[in-house]
Amino acid sequence: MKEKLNAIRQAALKQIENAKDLDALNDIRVSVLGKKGELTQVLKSMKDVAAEERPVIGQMVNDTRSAIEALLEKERTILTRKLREEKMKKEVIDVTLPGKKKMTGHRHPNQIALEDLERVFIGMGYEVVEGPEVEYDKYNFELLNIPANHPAKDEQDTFYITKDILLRTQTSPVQARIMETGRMPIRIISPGRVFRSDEVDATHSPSFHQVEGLVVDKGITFADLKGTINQWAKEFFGPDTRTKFRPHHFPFTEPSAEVDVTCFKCGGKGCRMCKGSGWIEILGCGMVHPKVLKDCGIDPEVYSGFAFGIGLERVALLKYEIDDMRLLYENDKRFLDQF
Ligand code: 2NL
Repeated sequence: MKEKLNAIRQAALKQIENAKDLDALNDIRVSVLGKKGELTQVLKSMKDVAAEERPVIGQMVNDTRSAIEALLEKERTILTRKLREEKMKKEVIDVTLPGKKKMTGHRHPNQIALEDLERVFIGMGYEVVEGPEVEYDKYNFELLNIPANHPAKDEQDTFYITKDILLRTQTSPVQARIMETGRMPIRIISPGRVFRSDEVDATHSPSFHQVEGLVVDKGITFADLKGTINQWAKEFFGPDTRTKFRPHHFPFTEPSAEVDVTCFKCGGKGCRMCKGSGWIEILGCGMVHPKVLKDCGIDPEVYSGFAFGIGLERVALLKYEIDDMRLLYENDKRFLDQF
């Protein structure tokens, strides 16, 4: 019995010293001191030991248990500390390493141009109004004096959802809806996406953006239109910018004009930007056609107004001297990062 206890003691102490981790220590504890452990088995066989020997053997069992428990505890402390040191070594932070740079996005050049443009008109007391991209033929064409079979409908061919519902070709329908409410005076700009059945090239896209403006009040004249456009051009392209109004035709305005601005690159002398002419075509405008006012429920004998339409991409391309509209839609980060 004594030899057996000694053997258990020696084997257990050796195993404990060689244990690699806490799990191994626990396994040893269970196999020696556990319910079915070796030492427990010895205690159970005490009944076979002679009565006079029992106190001695009992004492030995207790000593063995204490020795094993003490070493287990010591080894556990050592292993725990080692584990923590390894973990700390792994988690060490090198404060001298360069930081990770956060990439901050920014507005798309189209959006920058739009906000620049809006700022000027908001400064003149205009309100920004948006509306649906899917429209009724009535608002996109009919109320704007473009009846069925009008040639302008061919020029502004678009995508039809049904015979009467289409993707808007201009943002005028937003303005027609405002006129229809009858609230006067009107001083709005309506930016937004518009659609045309166009092939993609450097200056065309089936989907682009427009900013239209509309003013309706008593006594509005062409002089107000001219003053407004002149002021916008100066604020947007620079204080030395001059304008030139050329007669034009739109079904929804009468009279109508196309407006050129002096080339902001060469100041009017002629350069590559303005193709040598000194002028850059920038927008279309005119006095709202009396029929358009009337069809939208406004008495053209009492009220008059002007309207204009600016192609946002065109303005953005000019402002940033970009020579291909497709660059604005490809969202190539190398391109966008330049603005
Ligand atoms: C262009 C220039 C233009 C308008 C848009 C307009 C809107 C209403 C009434 C009258 Cl509600 N006119 N908008 C006027 C003139 C020109 O856009 O090049 N369009 C094809």
